[in-house]
This record gives sequence, C-alpha cells and structure tokens, in this order.
Amino acid sequence: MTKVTQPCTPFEGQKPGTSGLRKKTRVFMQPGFVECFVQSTFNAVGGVAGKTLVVGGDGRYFNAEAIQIILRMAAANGAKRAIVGQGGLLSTPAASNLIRQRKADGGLILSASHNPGGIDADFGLKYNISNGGPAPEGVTDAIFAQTKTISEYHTLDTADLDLNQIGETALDEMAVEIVDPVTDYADLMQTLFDFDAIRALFAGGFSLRFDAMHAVTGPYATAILEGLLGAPDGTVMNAVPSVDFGKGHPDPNPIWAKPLVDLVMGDDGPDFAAASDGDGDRNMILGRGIYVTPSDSLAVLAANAHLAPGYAGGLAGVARSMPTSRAADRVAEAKGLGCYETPTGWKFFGNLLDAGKVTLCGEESAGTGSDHVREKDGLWAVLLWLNILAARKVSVQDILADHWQTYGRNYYSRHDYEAIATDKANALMTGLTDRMDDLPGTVVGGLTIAGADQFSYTDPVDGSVSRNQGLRIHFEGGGRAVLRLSGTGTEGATLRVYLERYEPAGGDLFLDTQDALSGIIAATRALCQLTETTGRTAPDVMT
Ligand code: G16
Repeated sequence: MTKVTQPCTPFEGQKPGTSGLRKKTRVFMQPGFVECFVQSTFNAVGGVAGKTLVVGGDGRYFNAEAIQIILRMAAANGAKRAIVGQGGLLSTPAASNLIRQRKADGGLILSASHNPGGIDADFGLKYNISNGGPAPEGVTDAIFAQTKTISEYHTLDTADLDLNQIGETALDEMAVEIVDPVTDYADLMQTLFDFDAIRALFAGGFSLRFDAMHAVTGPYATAILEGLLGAPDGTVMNAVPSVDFGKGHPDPNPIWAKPLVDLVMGDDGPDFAAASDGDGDRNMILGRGIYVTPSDSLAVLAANAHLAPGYAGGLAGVARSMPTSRAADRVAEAKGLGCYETPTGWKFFGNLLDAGKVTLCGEESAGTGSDHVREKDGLWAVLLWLNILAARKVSVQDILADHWQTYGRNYYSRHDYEAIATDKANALMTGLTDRMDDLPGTVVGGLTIAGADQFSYTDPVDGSVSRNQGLRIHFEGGGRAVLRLSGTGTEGATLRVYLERYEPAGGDLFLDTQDALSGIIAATRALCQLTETTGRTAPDVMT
C-alpha cells in the first residue's frame, strides 16, 4: 500500500451551495474532480491527521466509487478512523447522529438530496463538522478558497475495500469500521418517542403508507415502522434503495410523489401517509384527504411536541428559514417561546441548536428537525407525527382544522420555475433588487406594497452576517412574497417564489390554497415581470 502525492490543477466552480457541492454526476466523475474537492476540504479544516471521520451517502450512482476515493485519501492524509455505513449507505440524519454519538471530528456525506440519480443526473458531496451539522459558511468559504489553489492531493495506491462486510478492517494505518446504518439511528428514535403508544395505534388498525422513493430511507423505515412498531408488511413502499431511485425523482412533494398523494385523496386512502427524499432528511406529511404544507407541519409539531417523551419538558424555542411561512411564529408567540428567522440552509440552525436557543427547526423545503441531530430528519418528523396522532387519537384533518381554528391559517405555496437561463434569472432578480427602495406605496395587481427589503441575517450566537438571502415584498393586509434563486440546482437557475397570506381564526380557513393566494400570485408575477423576463407562463412545481 503506497502513499502517492498526485499533482492536480484546480477545477472551476467547486463552490459549495446551500448544501455542499452539487453537480451533474459526470462532472464529479472527471478524473481528479472528487480528489481536488476532498483534499481542499481536508486542507480547509486543518488536515485530518489523527481524526475520525464518518463517511456515507444515499446510494446513488457513483456513491460507492466516490467513497473508495475518499477512504484512500483519508488514510493517506493520516486519518485515524473512518466509520462507514454498510454498502456505503447512511441517511443524512443517521450520518449526523453517528458523528455525534461517536464523537467524530467530522463527516463526508455523499448526496444530491432530492435531485435524481444516475450517470446523467446529479451527485453531491458535503462536509459536516463535529456537531454533526453541515459546515457553516466560514468553513465552506475556506473550502472554496482551497479549491482555487489546490496543486496536489494525497492518496493510496491500493485496491477497493469491501464495504458490505460489517466489522473493522484497515487501510494503511487508518481503521475502517463498517457499521449497520440503521442501528444507532433506531436506538436514538426510541429515546424520543413513545413506541408503545405508536405500536398500539397500529395494532388498533390505523393505516400508514410511507414512500421511501427507492432511496436511502427504505431500510430505516422498514426496520422502524414495520419491524419495531409492527406496522403491516408493505406499509413502506419503494423500500429498496437503487442507484437511480427507480428512475424517479426522490423529492417528496405533491408533484414527484403524486401516486402517494392520489392514494390519500381517495375515499379508502390510508389514515396517514408520508414520503422522504434521496438522503432521508426531507419529509412530506399527508392525512386522508389532506396535504400538510411543511410550514404547517412545523407549526403543528411545535404546538404538540410535548406529547412525545423526548420533548415532554417543552421546547426552548423554534427556528424557521425566512421563506418558510410564519405559522410557527404564532405558536411560539402563544407559548412564549423564542422564535428565530434564518436564511435558507440547515447550516444556519446549527449555532442556535448548539446554544440551546431552539429545540425545533423547519423549512418550507420539506425539512423539519430538532436538537436530536444537526440535520433535518424525515423519518423523525414522521415518528413525531405518529406519536402525536397516537396521543390525540384524532385524524390529521382534525389536527389541522383545530390548529387553524386556534392560531389562524397561513395560506402558503412555493412556485418553482426550473432551469431558467441563468442570465434571465439574474436579470429578473437584479431588476427587482434595483427597484426595492421605490416599491413601498406602489400598487400592483390591486395590492399595495407596504414594504420591500433584501433579507440579511446576523447570527445571534457568533455575530456572523449573511447578506443577500432573498427579496421580501410585504403587501398591505399581511400578505408576503419572497423571491430567491435556489442554491441546490445543477442546471441553469431555479427561481423560487414563496407566497403567503394570513387568515385569522374564525375567517375563511378552508379555501383552496392557490385560490386563497391568487391575488398575491398575480401581483408578484406582474411586479417582477416574470413572463416578460423569463418566458415562463406557469411554475414547474407548486408545493
Ligand atoms: C437543502 C438545504 C435546505 C434548503 C434546501 C433548498 O436541502 O439543506 O436547508 O432549504 O436545500 O435550498 P434551495 O432553495 O437553495 O434550493 P437538501 O434536502 O437539498 O439538502
């Protein structure tokens, strides 16, 4: 086993986005591409000599090959130990948990999340720090700086390891521990939730369908829902992970998980349904006849979390990303909890969680989580919902109706315009940014703009400032539109338009969401001249 130092030249564009580096798979497969990014990461964190790293991914195409590259490089860079999920699989929350449980120095997670997998689809790689969470901006900026000057990387000249054999082996002087990906995560879930109550719920005939979308959550959901909780066999659909997610798009939203949505909207649909994404950190929640928006889900969980043993002592506070609806804020206000608004990206919750300022966090992008790990966690959200349903013994529809009647309803939808030519998307954003100061008082589509700003965030824990995190348009009457460009796409630009309107308790609480928002939708499209600038007449995805 020979250590090799290989000269290399920097690759353009190795800039981590909202959640690590995401590119087309073929870009990652270029010789030296993974190596340059991994060595840059190691250099940026002060080297990995003597350190312990967790390594795993969502099983998509090129997952296993990239893990072999990373392990050889970690060993050649002097790492002491690598903890790897069997078969190279680890869901993102399970990886976060392993980093924390095993007091590792960090981890490399291979995933492009909800983006499709395959040689012509997407791949991704990100670094998580010792708290188990995504590297904060200070670290990702340092990684990017390294990628621009990298001139050599260290690796081993050796054969691939067998990643399927649980147990310990060695790669040069580095110990490689292959672990069952599910065990530690399942143990953690049992400390948080009332498994007896959920088991009794299933024993009483309560029905659940969980769509793992051929992605990494399959083994976790099967072991926990069908194994530990006794849900009938077949409760978990599409349970076997595949490199191309069964040629599907593992994004748990009403478009890409339509078969599940159709199922719950039918008369004989299950009582409860849920789906998760490629790497298992996102969730979609449905009840018979109802889709629960991620923003509402966060608010409902905040209002009811105390029903689960892990949260029986109450919550320290709640955080949400800025574009997420303000439904959770109303719960926080009513309960006297701290409430924080962060930029998009789970990495911004890390400091708040570490400092004990918040217990629950959530994002409109189908992410919900708590201080149990430092990533969002799809299956955790499903288990918390199940615990609440077991405790309250009412339907999902009834829980939502009761919630809106108590707190009012934040009608909410996100419209995505995907793969727009980057220059057109930039023109739209720049055009609107240039007009922000003049917008207050303007009437558009019959609505008056009360205020407009560009969201900037000062981290209350370390004082770091993140600017240009989205354009906010506030309408008179409390409506809001937010516009920003996605930081996770791999093709052109994705424009996200987030739309929200509040209806107080006692008002019209049961309208169709798109109807309820139609005025704000029309005003926002007119304001940013969406069709004129991009040529798009309708969104590709509406959540
Ligand atoms: C990532 C981030 C999330 C973010 C989402 C969407 O999720 O971890 O915090 O909300 O992307 O980001 P954007 O709007 O920039 O595309 P995931 O599940 O893709 O890792």
